[in-house]
Amino acid sequence: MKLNKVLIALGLLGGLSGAAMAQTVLKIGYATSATSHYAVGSTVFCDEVEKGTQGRYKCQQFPSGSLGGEREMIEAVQLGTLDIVNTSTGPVGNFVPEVKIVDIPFLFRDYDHARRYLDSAAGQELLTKFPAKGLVALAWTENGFRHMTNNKRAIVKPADASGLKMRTMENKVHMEGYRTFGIQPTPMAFPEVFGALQQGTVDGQENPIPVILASKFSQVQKHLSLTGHVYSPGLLITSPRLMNKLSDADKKVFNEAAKKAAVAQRKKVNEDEDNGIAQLEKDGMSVVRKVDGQAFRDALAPAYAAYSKEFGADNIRKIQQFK
Ligand code: EAX
Repeated sequence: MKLNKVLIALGLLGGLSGAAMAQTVLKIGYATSATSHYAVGSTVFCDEVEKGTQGRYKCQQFPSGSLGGEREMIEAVQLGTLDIVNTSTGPVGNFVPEVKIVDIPFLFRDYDHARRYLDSAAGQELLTKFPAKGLVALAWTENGFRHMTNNKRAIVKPADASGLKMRTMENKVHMEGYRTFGIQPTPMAFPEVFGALQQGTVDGQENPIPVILASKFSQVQKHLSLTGHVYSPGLLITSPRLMNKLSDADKKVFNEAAKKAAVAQRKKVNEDEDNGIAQLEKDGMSVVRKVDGQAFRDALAPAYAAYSKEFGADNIRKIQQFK
């Protein structure tokens, strides 16, 4: 009898600890390396979620586009084969068209303007457009201001970029703008970029310093021009499928974790901006710091006419004048 009781007690204990310790492993993917700004943000998110749920949820990270490019990963989140993606807004406009407006070149003056706008009611309102597309945007993370690199010549003004075959993200707003610089935009998923630069399939590409650094583009690109021609926001995206499974308490943990991830990712972007350009010069790149920004803005006029038709000139002005 006594043995039975012990056995029953042990069984219950086993059952209890098993149930209490049931753990869900969440797959999270991003396009850049395991030391990049996206890795920093994703790791903070995962640590906060694991801590906040007493280990009931933990992450398995898939860096360096190991699950494909950003568009593919967003599709996978929609389909449920991936739980979370930390992505740029590059391909997001193909899923949630309202987001495309923040990809307009020279829309934001600087990091402070962009970050405060995205964290404002207007920026948060954009995140409410995702559930209707089978996605949930937890927070605006960050990619950074994009700059041009290439193997042909130093770029100071649009005429220098003219005729260059440049890889771009799968983003129509960017491509429309870059055509006004005389660039031949070549949309391509990020995992293919290093190879395309190495083989000369394209002359150049454009990305923020954190990406150029983390992806070692100095090995396959000679010239870096600090054009800062567009701010590239990031997003932590999951699905209603995952969020609907969570208790209210866990939903709160996930949302708080996403906010902390955004802060950490932006801090890493600051660090890379502060130290990265000198590092890339040390790695052999020739850097143009003094770019004729006004000439690029002027060249964009025809694209801005099209953007005004698509997004409304007032909506664009509201963002540009956001204080
Ligand atoms: O988000 O595709 C790109 O150029 C992005 O900047 C990169 O995937 C990081």
